[in-house]
Amino acid sequence: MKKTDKIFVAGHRGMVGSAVVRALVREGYANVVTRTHAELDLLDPCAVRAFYETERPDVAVIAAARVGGIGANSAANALFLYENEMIALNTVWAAAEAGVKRLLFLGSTCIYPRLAPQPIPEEALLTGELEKTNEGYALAKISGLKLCEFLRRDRGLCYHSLMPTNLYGPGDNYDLVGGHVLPTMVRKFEEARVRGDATVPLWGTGSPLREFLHVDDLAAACLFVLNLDNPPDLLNVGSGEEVSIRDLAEQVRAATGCPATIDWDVTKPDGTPRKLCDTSRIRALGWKPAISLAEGLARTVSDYRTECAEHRVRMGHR
Ligand code: GFB
Repeated sequence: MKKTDKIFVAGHRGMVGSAVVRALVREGYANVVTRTHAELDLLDPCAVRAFYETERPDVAVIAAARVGGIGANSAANALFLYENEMIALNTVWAAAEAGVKRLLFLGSTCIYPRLAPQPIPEEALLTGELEKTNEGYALAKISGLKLCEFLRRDRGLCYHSLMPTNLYGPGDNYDLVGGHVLPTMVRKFEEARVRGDATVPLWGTGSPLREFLHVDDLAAACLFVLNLDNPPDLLNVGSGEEVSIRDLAEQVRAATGCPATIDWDVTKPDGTPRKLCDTSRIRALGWKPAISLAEGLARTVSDYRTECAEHRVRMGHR
């Protein structure tokens, strides 16, 4: 990727897209193109096609998606399938039709089977049943990454994908029902501390294992792979640090300084029991994460307090 390339970042207002734009600008890529949802509806194939034909970017980064935590996904698998499928097919297919030479598609490690071997290698794709709570989202992301793979094979276009583990960072969604576990915990413990609540309600048993990656590390990985001449079709991106939900809760409690005890609601789903991705492939190519969970958590609590003070905490999927 050249510094003068015109780079379209789809989803630049989201947590991932905004981190990618920050990283591009910091690294001196001056020609970044974005569109708000009001300016370009990515669910509309004609509008997406017209956009690419007018703008003709050299590179596209597809960071747009309807995303959410286990609550949002399990309550609306149809919506997560439909919107993410449309976004993936429209943004990738129309890019190819308009002659965009390079495209990076972003997915999620929930594309892998629920009971995949751990840590999950890229080869585990399509070897078993998906986790039911996010089956719609996973199917859409599988379509997107396969479309990139097929276009590369059929037309020689350098379209490739990154599958990040659970992400967190600035601009995250702090919705108590629809958000992911890490930001939701930060908000729950912080609000309990401020209100002086005796308990904090959390979901499930606390036993599932998860891996968390700071979004600035993902953004660095995006730039890293976009600068490879011949990247693999699919690469996992993760921190390699695995933590139980129970341990995460203790770490968030400590980071917020909240004395409340935890009340586990076991009627809420645990989701997949374990989701640690194998990052040996991207590490062998030369990328590694820079932000530990402890450091990222401290930053997140501080960012959340600033966002609250400035009345700009995001609570919703976009
Ligand atoms: O982050 P999370 O919503 O998503 O939940 P997944 C992770 C774990 O945290 C689950 C537990 O075991 C939850 O039961 N948990 C405990 C909580 N307390 C809470 C809480 O207050 N809120 C939430 N949200 N969880 C998502 C997928 O799966 O991961 C998406 O649904 C996406 O498709 C994303 O891929 C990365 O890790 O289970």
